[in-house]
Amino acid sequence: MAAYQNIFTRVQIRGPMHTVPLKRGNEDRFGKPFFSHLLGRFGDPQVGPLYIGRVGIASVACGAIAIVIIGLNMAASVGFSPTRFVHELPWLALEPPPPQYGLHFPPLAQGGWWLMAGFFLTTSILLWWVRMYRRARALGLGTHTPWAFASAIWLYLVLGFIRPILMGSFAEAPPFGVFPHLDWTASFSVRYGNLFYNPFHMLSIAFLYGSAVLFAMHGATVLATTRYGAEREVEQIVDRGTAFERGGLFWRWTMGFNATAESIHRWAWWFAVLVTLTGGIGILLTGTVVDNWFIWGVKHGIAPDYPYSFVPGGVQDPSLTWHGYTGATP
Ligand code: 07D
Repeated sequence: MAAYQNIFTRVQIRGPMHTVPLKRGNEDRFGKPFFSHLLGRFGDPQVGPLYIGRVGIASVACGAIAIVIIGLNMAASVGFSPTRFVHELPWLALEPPPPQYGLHFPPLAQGGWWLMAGFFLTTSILLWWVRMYRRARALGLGTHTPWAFASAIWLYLVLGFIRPILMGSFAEAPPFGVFPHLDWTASFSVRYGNLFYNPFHMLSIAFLYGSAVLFAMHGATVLATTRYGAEREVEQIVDRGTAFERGGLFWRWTMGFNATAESIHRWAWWFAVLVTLTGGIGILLTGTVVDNWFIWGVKHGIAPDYPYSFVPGGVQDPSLTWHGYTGATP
């Protein structure tokens, strides 16, 4: 049984090649399937065939257009030098329009390309969602996966589209680019008074970290019980003496409570979905309902009220005069 003491999969699945679509509506598939030993070390060794479909083609095409627009703009910013492009890629950006254009279409070089890339990227993501939904239906599955993806799309749309529209300016949206979008998050946080005091950012972090812990607990429990057949989760949900009963007992004996083989997946689904659901709410409120999260935190007793440290008549800290906030007693 030592073979089942594993972290990565030890079993190369080599059943007959799976070539027949499981259900009608999945016939539109592309590529001759083959086995890969290397991939079989991480999962199923069969590669392909891939379901294509018109929605999939449209999604990949729109995604490719977005990447080409972003890539060419970044290349233009380094004079189309291939070496500079490769060296400086993490720092290159395609920036949204400056604030004076509001929600109007700006000249291409001043954010117009950003709007076009955003349009194609968004279309691509939405079409990919449709593809996921339709494949789930065609295989007779529940639609849990597309709805979880929808939660991530919600945050994406809030950041790049819904909130900028509410704020009346696409300049509020993040740029495309690796470090530039990270710089954007930092300046966004500072601009709106420290995102740490945004309770929805707090919730989002709690669900993010919670997802990691739940994933580790569940993954470890299933691996630790594979010797009793834990990978056959579904049959084991109600049976006695199974891997899953032992896994459940492990947690009940360790911490007094255990999820079930079914409920642990609901825990995981909700935790993951709530990361971006609460995150999107937090971003939507920033600048629209709440101007400064630190001052909001002071008002609601979660941030410290610093003592007034300036000499009367001297220079006033502008953050203390924000929208009527008078600061602590001088
Ligand atoms: C963005 C969902 C959309 C993505 C989709 C996929 C493509 C692929 C392919 C082009 C990630 C689209 C697909 C684009 C295209 C090609 C090749 C999911 C997304 C649909 N924070 N913070 C969060 C922490 C701070 C800030 C969430 C921690 C600072 C801002 C999360 C810390 C500042 C925003 C989180 C920390 C700051 C966030 C993200 C610690 C300044 C957000 C959740 C310990 C740096 C976002 C409410 C997620 C949000 C967000 C964690 C600190 C700024 C929980 C742990 C104080 C502006 N932060 N953060 O899954 O929702 O994102 O905030 O310091 O907008 Mg934060």
